Amino acid sequence: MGRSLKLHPHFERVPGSPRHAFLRSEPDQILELTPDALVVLERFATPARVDEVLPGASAEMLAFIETLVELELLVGPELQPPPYGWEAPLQPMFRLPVWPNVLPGSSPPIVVLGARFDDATSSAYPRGARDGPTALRRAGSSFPLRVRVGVEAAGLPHVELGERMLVGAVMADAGDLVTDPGCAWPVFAAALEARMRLLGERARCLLLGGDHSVTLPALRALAEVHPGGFGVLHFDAHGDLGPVDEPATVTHANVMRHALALPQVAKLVQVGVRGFQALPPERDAYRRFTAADVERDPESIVAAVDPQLPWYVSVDVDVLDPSVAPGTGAPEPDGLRLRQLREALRACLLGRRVVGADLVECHDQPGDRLTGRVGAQIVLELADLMDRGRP
Ligand SMILES: [Mn+2]
Repeated sequence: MGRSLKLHPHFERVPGSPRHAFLRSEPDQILELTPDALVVLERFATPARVDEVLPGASAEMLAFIETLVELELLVGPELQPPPYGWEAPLQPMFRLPVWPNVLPGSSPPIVVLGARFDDATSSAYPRGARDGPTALRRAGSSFPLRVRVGVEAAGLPHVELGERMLVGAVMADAGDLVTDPGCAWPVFAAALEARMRLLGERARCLLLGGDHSVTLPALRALAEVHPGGFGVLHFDAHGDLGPVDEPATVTHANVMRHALALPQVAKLVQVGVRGFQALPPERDAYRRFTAADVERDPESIVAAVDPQLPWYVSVDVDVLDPSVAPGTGAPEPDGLRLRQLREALRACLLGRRVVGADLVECHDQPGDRLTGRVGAQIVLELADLMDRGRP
């Protein structure tokens, strides 16, 4: 036992529990530990030899240490953590219960999940989208949607709708995938897709970006759950249909070209596009509507959202006018007002099955207390539409 060991770099105690812990790379596998095990593990917070930490340890204790090594809770000091980890939400969205503490219901619960990643942002644009989930949760925690663990939502009265949103919804917050700056996209995407596949067997995910590249792993995970295909309704100032270089990199500016290449994406409908954009591809499965179309011809947009298909909704906050949501990487003038976005979402999605959604490119910037609040309202709207469009 002369070798050096350390506590697994992804080890984390479950907040508020004296016996439970998890590895941040596998947040759905909760470990139950004895108080003795926790005492031993925490002595290895920095790499140390067993005979230094526990001089004169009994044979029983040495066997116990071996068990902790077999469980990979104690590892060699050479083990480097992957450039990402999962974090439980400190301030859950809308004060929701933390996943998996939800009431078993007749339809899959809605699970909020954050992706703190912005390394697929083109070099011409500033970073910052990785702070999106934190800004959205900070703003959303002040919304009076109170859901206790194991209790369905009592709903939130909405003055413009004249009714309560999310009545009876079963929702939870599953925390964030947190990446180190410079984390390679394929490494990040594999981690997000794997978790979303697991969650997708039991829940419908509402993803908080992150830059817009986070949508692709979400669609890949959804393709497993809906092999028969689904539509993508995409609100954005930009088409995100930029060229795909060799090797095929994924960026926030070409994510929808990658999405169109997925065989399960039966249709892509883009809404709110404006400014100077690449011409759209000539394909039956593709429709583009500009920001002006939202005012001029809303019926055509609704008609493009085929009620026979299940729909995934991706909202880039820059579809809104920058005066409404300045905290975004590529602001584009002449955008939608929040009310127009809300009305378009409702017109397009009421009566449709909504199987997943995301809000991306949405973060506060210094002195800005508006964008997070606007974004949290969009998240609430998406959750309500997912709830009304239960499968
Ligand atoms: Mn976008």
